[in-house]
Amino acid sequence: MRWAVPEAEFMDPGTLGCQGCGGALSMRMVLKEVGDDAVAVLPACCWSIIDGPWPVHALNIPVLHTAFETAAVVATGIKAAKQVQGKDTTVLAWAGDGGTFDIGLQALSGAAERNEDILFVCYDNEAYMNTGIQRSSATPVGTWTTTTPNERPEPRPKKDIMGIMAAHRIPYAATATAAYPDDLARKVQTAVETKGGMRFLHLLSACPPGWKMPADQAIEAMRRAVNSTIFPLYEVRDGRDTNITQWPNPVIPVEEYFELQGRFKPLLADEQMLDYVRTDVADRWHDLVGRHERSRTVAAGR
Ligand SMILES: Cc1ncc(C[n+]2csc(CCOP(=O)(O)OP(=O)(O)O)c2C)c(N)n1
Ligand SMILES: [Mg+2]
Repeated sequence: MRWAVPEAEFMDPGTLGCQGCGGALSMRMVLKEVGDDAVAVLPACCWSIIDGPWPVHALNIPVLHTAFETAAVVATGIKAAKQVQGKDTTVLAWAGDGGTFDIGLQALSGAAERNEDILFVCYDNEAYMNTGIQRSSATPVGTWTTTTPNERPEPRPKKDIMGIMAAHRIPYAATATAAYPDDLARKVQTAVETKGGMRFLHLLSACPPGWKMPADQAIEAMRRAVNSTIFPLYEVRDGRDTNITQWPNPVIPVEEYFELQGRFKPLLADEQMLDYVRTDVADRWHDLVGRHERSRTVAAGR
C-alpha cells in the first residue's frame, strides 16, 4: 500500500541547510505527519543552524535549542509540563547521530528505559557535520572523515543503534529515509499514534558536503543505501516484533552505494576491507530477515 504524503507544510523555505541536505528534507517530511501541535527540542547539531538565527526560524512549531547531550531529557521535561497543563502536544527530540549514538546516548537510554512519552528522531548523516565532518560512532567502517583521513579511514563498524533501542523494549522503533517518503510518512504516523511511551525513528540523511558527492545525488544515495541492504527499512514493536517494510528488488551490490560518494574512496581501494563489509552487510541482512520471518510466525501462532 502506498501512503499519501500530506500537502501541509510546517517548515518555511529558505532554511540555512546546504543544497541537498537530507536532514532538512527529513524534518520537512516528519512535520507533515506530526503537524503543528508539537514542540521540537534541538541539541547542538546542523539543525541548530538550519532553523535560522533568532529571531527568525524556519519551523512553524516552537523550538527549544539545548545542550548537545540533553535532547531526550529536555523533551521528557517538556512533555511532563504539557501533561500538567492537560495538553496532548507531541514532543519531538530531534538529534543528529552525535547527539544520539554518542554524547546523547545516556539521556536517550534513560528516557527509553523509563518509557517516556516522547518521539525521538535521529537524523543520521554519519558524522559530526556541523563542526566539520568528524567521525562519530555512526560513521561506517572504511569511511573518510577529517578525523579518519584516507591514510587511516574509520576502522570500526557503525554502532547498531536500532539494536540498542530495541533492547530497551520501547513500543516503537523504526528506520526510514526521505528517499522513501510514503514509508517514512507511515512510520511517523505510527510513531505519533503510539502514544504513552517512547518512540524512536532512525532516519538516514544524506549530507552532500560530508559524503563528498554532488547535491543532486542525495536521494539516489539514500535509495541505494536501502537497496544494497546497507540501511534496511524496518520497524520493531516492543523490542521484538520486527517487520521489514521495503524489500530491495533486486538487491544491488554495495559498491553501487559506495561509488556515489567520495568518502568511501579508501574503502573502495582496500579489497580486504571491502570484502569484510560485503560479508557483514549480507550477514546483518540475513539476520534481519530471520527476525522478520520469526515475528510473522509468532504473529500467525497467536
Ligand atoms: C558538549 C559539547 N561538545 C561539543 C560541541 C560541539 N558540537 C556542536 S554540534 C557538534 C556535532 C554534532 O554532530 P551530530 O549530532 O552528528 O549532528 P550534525 O552536525 O551532523 O547534524 C559538535 C561536536 C558542543 N556543542 N557541546
Ligand atoms: Mg551527524
